[in-house]
Formats: sequence, C-alpha cells, structure tokens
Amino acid sequence: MAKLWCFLCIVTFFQLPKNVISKRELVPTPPLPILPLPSFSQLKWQQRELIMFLHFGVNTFTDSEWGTGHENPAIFNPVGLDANQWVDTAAAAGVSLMILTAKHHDGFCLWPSKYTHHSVASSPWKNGHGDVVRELVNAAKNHGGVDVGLYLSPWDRHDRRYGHDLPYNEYYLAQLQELLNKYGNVKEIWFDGAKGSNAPNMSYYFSDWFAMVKEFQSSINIFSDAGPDVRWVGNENGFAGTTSWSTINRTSLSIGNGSIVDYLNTGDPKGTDWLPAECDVSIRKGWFWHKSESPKKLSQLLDIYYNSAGRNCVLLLNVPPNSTGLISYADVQRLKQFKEAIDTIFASNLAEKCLIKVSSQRGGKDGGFGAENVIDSDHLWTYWVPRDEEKEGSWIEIRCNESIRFNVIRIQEAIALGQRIKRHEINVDGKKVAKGTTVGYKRLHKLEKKQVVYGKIVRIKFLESRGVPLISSIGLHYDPF
Ligand code: FUL
Repeated sequence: MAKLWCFLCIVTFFQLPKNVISKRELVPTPPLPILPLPSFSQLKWQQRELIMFLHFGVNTFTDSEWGTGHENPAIFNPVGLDANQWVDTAAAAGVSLMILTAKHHDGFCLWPSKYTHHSVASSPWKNGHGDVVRELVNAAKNHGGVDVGLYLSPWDRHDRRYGHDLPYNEYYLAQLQELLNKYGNVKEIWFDGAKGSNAPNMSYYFSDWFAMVKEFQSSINIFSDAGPDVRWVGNENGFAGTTSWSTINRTSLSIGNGSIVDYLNTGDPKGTDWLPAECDVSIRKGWFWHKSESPKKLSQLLDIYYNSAGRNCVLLLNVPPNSTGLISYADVQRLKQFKEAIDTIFASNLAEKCLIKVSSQRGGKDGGFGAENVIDSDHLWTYWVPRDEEKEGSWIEIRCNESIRFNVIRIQEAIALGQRIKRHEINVDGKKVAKGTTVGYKRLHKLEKKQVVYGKIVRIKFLESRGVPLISSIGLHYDPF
C-alpha cells in the first residue's frame, strides 16, 4: 500500500508542472513589434511633448539674429540674469527640458571655454567670472524635474579655424568635450545645419562628433537635420506634416540639405530608422530677443501645438531671455495662458463616461488587450489589440448614453512596438467628421469652429496599417478657445 501511495505521489509530482505550463500558454502574449523601434531615450524624449529653446548671446544685445562674429564681448552684460526665473517659467509651462544656445553662429561662448577668448570670460558680466551654462544647469538641478540640453553651432563666424577642416573639427570637438564633461547630464545636443551662403567650405567630422557625444552622455539624444536620434521637421513654423512618420531612411538624409525638407516633414513608412521629428519655432518672430517684438497670440500657439505635438512630434518652443537676462513678462504671461489652455482642453476625457466597444480583441475577453486600455492613464504600455486577422478595418466605438459635445479627438498608438497606422477615419452617429493618415504617439484632430460635434456614438476606424494597430489611448475633448 505504502509503495502504491508513493507511486501515485511521483506521478502527481511529474504531472503538476505540465498543468501549470499549459495554463500559462493560455495567457495571450503581446504581438510582435514592427521594426524599427524607438530607443529608451527616444521614448523618453517623445513623452516630453514640449521642450523650451533659449536663444541668448551677443545678438540679444545687438538686436540681430545672425551675429557677424566681430562683436565685442564688452557688450554682453545681462546684469539681472536669473536662470531660476527661466527654469520656473519653463516648469510652470509643463516643460521638462530646456535647450540653451551655448554658442550660436557668432562664435561667442556662454561658458568660459579654455579654447577661445571669445566668451563670457572676456565680458563685463560678473567681471568675467560668469558662466551661463553653469547657471542654467544649477537652476535646473535646484528645481528638480527639469533637464538641460545644449546647442553648439557648427557654423562659427568668429573662429579663424573655421574653413580649415582639421583644426576646426578639433576645436569643435574640444568644446563638445568641455560641455559634455563638466556640466552633468545633458539630455539633448543640437547640431544646427544652418550656414550662410558665403561661408567658407567646411567638412564637419560628424562620425567623430556623434561617437564622442555618446561616449560622454549615454542617455542623450542627438538632434540634427539627419539625426541620429531626433530629426528636424523641415521648417521653422512648428508644423509637422499631416502625414508624420517617426520612421525614415537615414541614408537619404544629409545635414544642411535644403532639398529634403518635404521628406523630413512627413517621414517614410518604409524607413528603416526610428528618427522622430522635432518642431522648432519661436514664441516671437525672431529666435533672439528684440525689444520691438512681442509673443505670438494664444490662438497661434494652440495651432502650433495641434500641428506639432498633435502630429506625432515634439514641440521645441523658443522663449528668448532679454538683455536683462530674464524671460520677459509678456512671454511669461503668454506661456501661462498656453499651459492653462492645454490643461483646460485635456483635463477631462469625455469618452471616460461612455462604454467603449471594439471590433475584436487579441486573446478574447480578459486577455489583457481590451478596450479598457484606451482610457487608462498609461499611454504607452497598455493598449488595445484587435485579432491578428483584423489588420485592416478594425474599430473602436465610444457609445454614450446621452449626446456629448466635443471638437477634439485624440488617438495614441503604442509606439514602443512600432508606428503602424497608415489611414484612419472618425464617424459620429454614422457621419464622417474627420479622417487622416498617420497617428503615432499622439494624433489630435481639432475640428473646425463650426464643427463642434454633438453625438452619442463615435467610431474610430483603422483602415490601413502595418500589422494590427495598437491603440494606447483615445480621448474626446472640448476646446473652448
Ligand atoms: C537656424 C539658425 O540659423 C537660427 O538662428 C536658429 O538658431 C534656428 C533654431 O536654427 O538654423
């Protein structure tokens, strides 16, 4: 008897793991990604949505946009400079990264570079002991939650080495090392492709620059016309294309090449590189502060937001400190209004009050990929997935008990598994109200003024996609502005 008991015991012991495994096999797995994918740093960058650019330097004192390189450092004296005010302004506007022009085309350095005299060290500001980069870095650190990025202009109108490939590239690399070694974490570096038409010929050693940047800063994103981490959107109006892929072929890109702006603007569904676009635009007409200029209207800033962050891009909004060294009151006020407006529009999601139905769901009910994922607070890692067979024609329906009033539709893809949607449309109570191509991290459809919608049933149809669409969030909002 004892022997028999023991035999049963052994049989049960060997059967148990099998049962456990077969139960586990039933848990639906996420679908395969569709390459290319974002890197960890690119995902973090995308979630920022809004970055602040700070153009500041000798031009702030000469009322110009492109300095000649012959400016006397004696003119640089921002007696009231307070980087805490810059950071407070940015943080209040919801900004988590600030990019400062450490050196613009005029060659004047906002930090005391040991490789040139053309810097703050030769200015009367703080008797030549000032360092604007340090002030920003310290203020950001004190504030917490705000990161720093730097712009180092390749085109240098002051340094005599410019136009001589080897010495200038060595000079530029030496300055990069100073900036990336001495100031802690730098989250983005901006390599501007601009160069005057009469400037001397010059080859930049991009491969050396990029390799060195990554050596010093492992989590940095490198911006240039051609990446490698973030690309230019092809204009300076802050507008991405209505079709906006984060994917593109880097081999078709080059820095400072005016003929590729349309390609940069839309990206490429067949692109083999993940290289999302950043939309740079200034809150004023110029990049640098000019007494005669004032900030754009709130409605213009909202348009820019819809056409950048609302088209799968990050908005890089320039807010130039003035000659006192402060962000002007008018700009601070406008940014406050802008932030309040965004908060008002997106604070409530009217879809949350309604029932969400989907055409099908991977793994069936309770499979983990259902409709509930599109109204939770995670906009990346929880998402709705239709069945594999539903690559085209899948849909999400928002069914409300009573009519709701909205004029903004928000759709977000789970881009961590690749950008997929090629074409979609939105119907309200059976009538088409909007259509579009790409979605990406965030797509906002702002309906025209006269088109405020009252409706009960909103259906979002995914008509064409690379693989099944993965939707991480859906929103219906009302914009009163
Ligand atoms: C351009 C520059 O020439 C402007 O001065 C500004 O810095 C803008 C962001 O990029 O290419």
